[in-house]
Amino acid sequence: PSLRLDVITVFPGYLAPVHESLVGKAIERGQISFGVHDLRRWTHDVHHSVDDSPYGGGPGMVMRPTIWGDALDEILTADATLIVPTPAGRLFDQSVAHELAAESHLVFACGRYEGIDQRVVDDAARKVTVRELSIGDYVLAGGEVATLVMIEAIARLLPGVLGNSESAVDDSHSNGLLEGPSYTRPESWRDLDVPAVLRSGNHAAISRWRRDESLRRTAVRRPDLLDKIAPGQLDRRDREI
Ligand code: 6GU
Repeated sequence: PSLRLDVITVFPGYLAPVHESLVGKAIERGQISFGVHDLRRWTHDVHHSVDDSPYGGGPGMVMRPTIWGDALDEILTADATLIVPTPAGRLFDQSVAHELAAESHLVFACGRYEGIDQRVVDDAARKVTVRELSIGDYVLAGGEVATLVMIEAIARLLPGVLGNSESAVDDSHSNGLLEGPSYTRPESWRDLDVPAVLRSGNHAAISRWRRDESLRRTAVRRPDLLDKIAPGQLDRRDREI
């Protein structure tokens, strides 16, 4: 099962990093097929203009619906999900990444300026699933970097993309908690020692220690995440931490 990704943007060069590292290897192996499309291909006028002033007034420019409509008519397939990155979207988190990793065709519509005419989303939603998604509570200049973030989070969940198929299981967030600290050789470095339990060979004790570190770190750094853990997901020793 392979995943088709298409990105539509006025800055196609922003997507060049997909050909590096893990996602680049998945593309080379044919586990992902990837296309980036310059929105200006669908412009009608000599100036290749993609934006116009907003109805109702206000600052900035809005991307014109006619151009986006023609682009999406060509790129969207019947089985596609359209993703519109926007700071006004629902939050893209690890559970959304898992949902999107189960799809066959994802199309990312990258807006710049003050966004895309809302009718583009409303029209596409008559044909396919549309998800307006934000990657966090801060504002980027456009959807391109958010698209890179989402593609990397999704790609590493595909079967066979990560070298070690176990490694996605205990990631931070996959169990609702932050992952604890990791160590490698040497055993002692600049007067700092690797925690003794990790060298004990006692696998039950190591599991318990990792669980405790994960809970402790989450309580300190992201108490909001602990509040979302169902009581049934915590054992008695978890609750003692
Ligand atoms: Cl998806 N787009 C933009 N422009 N800014 C964002 C974002 C997306 N997510 C957080 N900030």
